[in-house]
Amino acid sequence: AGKRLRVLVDMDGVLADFEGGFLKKYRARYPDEPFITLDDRRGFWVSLQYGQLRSDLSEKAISIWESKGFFIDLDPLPGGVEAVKEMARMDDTDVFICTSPIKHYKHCPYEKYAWVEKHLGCDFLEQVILTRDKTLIAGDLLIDDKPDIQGVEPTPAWEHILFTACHNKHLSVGPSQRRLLSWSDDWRGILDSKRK
Ligand code: UMP
Repeated sequence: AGKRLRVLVDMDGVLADFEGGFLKKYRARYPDEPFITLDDRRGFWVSLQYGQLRSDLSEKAISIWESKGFFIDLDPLPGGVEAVKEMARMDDTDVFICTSPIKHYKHCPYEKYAWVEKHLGCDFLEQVILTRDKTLIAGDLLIDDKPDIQGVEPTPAWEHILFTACHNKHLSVGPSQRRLLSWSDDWRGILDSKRK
């Protein structure tokens, strides 16, 4: 009889299609401005790459996810909602959604809760963790598309599983870092590997 497994699952880029939602709304709002296709995305920060394209495009990019409706309108990524629901039904398994809100707080935190209620149900609101510092949150696994997850805790409890996204797929990661290529990949095997 082992102890319970605690899985932390990121939201943007793992459960919700931040990159696809961004590009669609950016092109609709700024139809005459240059843009970066998902295939050409490099680096976690969209605003940084747009700023490198042309310096004024950084703030135009930021205006997209600071707008009302951006986060609630994000489409679920394939298989994510189903995987998280299945995880939550597994024996001896606790799943939490661990997501960093933007500092422009007018819409984002509210819409993140609303997205969870819409796609996972109101019972799942109990599992939401909003934090700008994921190193403080103790868990066995953190499934997240951000390559470098840092904060004030130098030795986080979790093993970071890098969820593949358009911006990180070309990155060569260290031999110790495991990836989840998509929700069709063997996430059950990764969970089982952490059970004692
Ligand atoms: N975000 C930015 N700038 C970017 C890209 C994303 O502020 O260029 C925001 C969107 C999400 C947050 O709210 O950062 C990322 O949160 P996590 O996926 O790390 O939880």
